[in-house]
Amino acid sequence: GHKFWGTQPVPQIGEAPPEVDGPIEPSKPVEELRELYELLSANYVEDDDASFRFQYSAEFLSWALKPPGYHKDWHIGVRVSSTKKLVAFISAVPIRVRVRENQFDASEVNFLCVHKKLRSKRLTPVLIKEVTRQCHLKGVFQALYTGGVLLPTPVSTCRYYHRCLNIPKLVTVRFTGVPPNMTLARMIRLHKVPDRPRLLEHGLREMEDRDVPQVANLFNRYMQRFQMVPVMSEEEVRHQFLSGLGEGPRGADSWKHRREGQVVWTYVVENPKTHKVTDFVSFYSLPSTIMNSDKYNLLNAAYLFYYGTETAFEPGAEESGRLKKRLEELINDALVIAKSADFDVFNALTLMDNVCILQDLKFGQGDGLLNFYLYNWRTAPLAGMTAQPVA
Ligand code: YNC
Ligand code: MG
Repeated sequence: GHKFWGTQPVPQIGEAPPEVDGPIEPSKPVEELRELYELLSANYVEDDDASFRFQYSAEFLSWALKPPGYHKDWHIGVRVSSTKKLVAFISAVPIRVRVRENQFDASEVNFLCVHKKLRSKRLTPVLIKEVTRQCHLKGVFQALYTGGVLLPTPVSTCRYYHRCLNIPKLVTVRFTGVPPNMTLARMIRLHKVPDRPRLLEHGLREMEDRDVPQVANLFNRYMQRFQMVPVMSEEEVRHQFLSGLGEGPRGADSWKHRREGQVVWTYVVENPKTHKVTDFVSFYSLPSTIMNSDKYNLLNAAYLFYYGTETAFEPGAEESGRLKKRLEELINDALVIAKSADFDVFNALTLMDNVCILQDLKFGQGDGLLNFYLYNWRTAPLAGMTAQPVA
């Protein structure tokens, strides 16, 4: 054998030819992202009883922090002067938002983090004032941010819901429990999902670059249903919905394809006759560190992201229940895809049209809340950010 080459990312002699072309190991994050990744991995958001802590991947951070038009000046870190160790961070990215009938450019502030050893020293106001100053320098005077903590004053508050996909693991790590009137076997059966997405027959496939114009159009029209939404250009839609890791294989099982380091997953339904994209659904990967289990270190969680369907624009679709049915089909297929990609749980918030599908798709209510905030913008509270409940 080859003592050295056997350890390198090169095809090994005698290895079967690949099904898809692409890298053998994921690209390494640049040094600054590695440091941020390490700060957040040890010090970022935990659940109420400190059992799980978000573990953003370097690929996720790169996706979230470098959208089209991002500013390096809006990625702000604090280092210890002697050691240069990164101990605090805050970021903003440009976003165009519509709140009710007003559209404006704003910044979306995220990844505020202070090292555990430096808490309660009023470093947070320093970070917030600096990111505000940097936004002002770019002519941006409004901001959007979310948080589990209650601050003055939410425009909306959403609850997390969880669809369990891997019951044995979720029970083992005490993410969920077996209710007294239930057995583990019955719970597993209850949470089974189909082997294949139902909408494959109707043209469901992974989104590709050529779908960007149609998805952008459908996204912006569908978002008109809601009171506070991002407004996205085609370039932004490409960034938000395509993994940037290239197209997968073609053929019957291509929906199962998963790329190393993939963050966002988007599927479209293309009408086989008209070639029109009629629906899309997306989710992203955000694992959490499991802090109190010897058996598992990582909870593989998928989060429902954006979706849209032309069904919403058909007369009577809402009243007749056709819209609810279509959203259930779409999101159920997202569950099937997530399950086949080995996600343990699929999370969703009580926003957009989610509320109407949560119960039938067997999501359970979580204890986490997410508050939505606007900086320097007054508006009456937004009704859970949902549209009118769909029949
Ligand atoms: C928080 N999450 O109330 P008062 S979410 C905002 N967002 O101020 P110190 C927060 N403010 O009440 P610590 C906050 N948490 O006295 C606390 N505060 O007026 C406020 N956790 O500061 C707090 N990440 O430094 C108080 O607090 C003041 O050492 C106290 O640090 C807090 O990214 C924190 O949950 C959260 O790393 C950094 O606990 C720390 O306790 C930590 O003494 C784990 O601070 C990770 C975590 C938060 C995730 C997020 C959104 C942040 C939004 C910030 C606001 C942006 C405003 C818009 C600016 C741009 C404007 C333009 C244009
Ligand atoms: Mg502090």
